[in-house]
Amino acid sequence: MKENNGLLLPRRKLLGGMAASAGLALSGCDALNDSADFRSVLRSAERLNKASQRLIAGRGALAREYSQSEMSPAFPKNGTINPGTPEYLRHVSEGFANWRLRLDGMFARPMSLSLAQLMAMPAREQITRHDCVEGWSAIGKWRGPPLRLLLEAAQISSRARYIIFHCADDFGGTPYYESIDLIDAFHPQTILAWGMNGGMLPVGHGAPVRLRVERQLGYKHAKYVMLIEAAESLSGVGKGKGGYWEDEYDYEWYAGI
Ligand SMILES: Nc1nc2c(c(=O)[nH]1)N[C@H]1C(S)=C(S)[C@@H](COP(=O)(O)O)O[C@H]1N2
Ligand SMILES: [Mo]
Repeated sequence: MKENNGLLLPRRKLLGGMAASAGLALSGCDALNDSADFRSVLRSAERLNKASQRLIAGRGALAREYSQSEMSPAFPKNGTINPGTPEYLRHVSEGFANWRLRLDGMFARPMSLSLAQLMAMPAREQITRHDCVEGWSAIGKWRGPPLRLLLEAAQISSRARYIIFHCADDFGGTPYYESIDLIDAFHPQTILAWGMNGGMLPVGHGAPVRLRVERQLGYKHAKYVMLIEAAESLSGVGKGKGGYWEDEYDYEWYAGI
């Protein structure tokens, strides 16, 4: 497997089911090889195959990356700029030494990681443009492990279809949450950033870790991530639309750019 190619795993996942059913159709049915029915099954499998490859090639394309000199002199802070709960404030005062990121749900090995452990993982650094629906954009530099590495370390179930990010901030009784599918979760530019613009991620931008999901709009980039959940469906979370803005304000769940 080529390194740094986030396309391989989701593709295998998507096509795995199809290959399995093609295998079933084949077993002990050699005579079928000649039948028109079987040929049409093969043809439609091929069509599906092409369609899913096209979809993934599009969704898997990299977001544009910028040079150091193109970075915005000031990067706005938006939404919550400090969760302000006693627990969060305690973590800030301890330099996040006792903070843990949990991975739970459809994982064979649910995990709990310290900030030091996250920082010891192989990291990707990327200078990208953040687009907020409120009408501003800014170019910043982000650093952190690809989400894919965490999902693989925790052995995500083959039945999982969504990754849900639960955040430390409360929006009037509703904790901020967001979700993405596995195509974005395994995308090479999808990282859990603990670094920003060459330093540690500041509180205003989501310390200690925030999601960067570079092919989507700003509200998908969950800050103050506490828990990463793998699930088969989004129906059990919040009001079921996959995110705070989706539930409360009818924003699109897939906010591709
Ligand atoms: N937990 C949490 N994540 C969040 C938000 C928030 O209010 N809380 N706001 C979102 C929105 S709308 C945007 S544009 C970006 C802003 O990130 P920034 O503060 O680093 O600019 O974070 C997103 N992630
Ligand atoms: Mo935003």
